[in-house]
Amino acid sequence: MKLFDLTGKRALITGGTHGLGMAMAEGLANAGAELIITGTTPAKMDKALSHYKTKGYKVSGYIFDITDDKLAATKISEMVSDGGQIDILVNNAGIIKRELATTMPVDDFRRVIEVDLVGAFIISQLVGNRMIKNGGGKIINICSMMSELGRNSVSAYAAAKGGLKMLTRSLATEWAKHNIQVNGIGPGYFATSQTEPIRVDGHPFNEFIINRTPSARWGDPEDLAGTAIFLASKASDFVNGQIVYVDGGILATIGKPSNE
Ligand code: GCO
Ligand code: CA
Repeated sequence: MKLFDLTGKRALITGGTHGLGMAMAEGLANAGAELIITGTTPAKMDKALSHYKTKGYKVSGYIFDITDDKLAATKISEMVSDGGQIDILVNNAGIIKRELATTMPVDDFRRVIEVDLVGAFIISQLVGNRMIKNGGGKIINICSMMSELGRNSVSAYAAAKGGLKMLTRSLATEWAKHNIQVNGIGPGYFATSQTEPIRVDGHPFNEFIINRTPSARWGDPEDLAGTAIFLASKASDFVNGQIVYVDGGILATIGKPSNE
């Protein structure tokens, strides 16, 4: 399908070494895109690169901390001189610290905002300026249920992801005239290493999420591929500043008692 074809496009996925980032990267590669991934751990990067190569994808990896704006500028320049312009950016890299607000160390709060929100801004600015010169591009910010909803112990993460939703709308506004579409994906609760601690058998949250999700299951990372391809492709050329929630229906409902 031509509308969704990403052949000849280069897609940068931050934190594309595992989890949702990897699943979305694979989706984009299956639609024809060449992959550029970032990570912070050399061992994880090696593993990811050999995984992608086994699947036959064209991929390169760069190790740096997206919150280091000077280093990020150097790395983005390298990506371009190594292989050409970046057509698609997925701001996926993120961290979470689950701590109650009463006792959360302020430095932990700052770090979450720094990675999940400031990091996305840094990379968007560096790549966005190039997209403006190139005549356009696609930026996809990975938001969260916590862009809309609160919950105990995730104050910093929710503040960052709510901020990322509004960053999406602002960048969409500023850059639409340059043919850059900035949108977001808001994953619901997915089975990844990030949710592993709250998904273990017997953890009350595991049962709670299945009950709270109309689809009655955790998301499979592959559930995100279609939305990622849509927002990265020509099919979404007049879609600006939207967050597409891929959540099995969580945001559509107040939930139900556990006996229904
Ligand atoms: C939590 C966090 C994350 C979720 C996700 C929801 O509730 O602890 O929100 O674990 O993975 O971001 O969209
Ligand atoms: Ca190209």
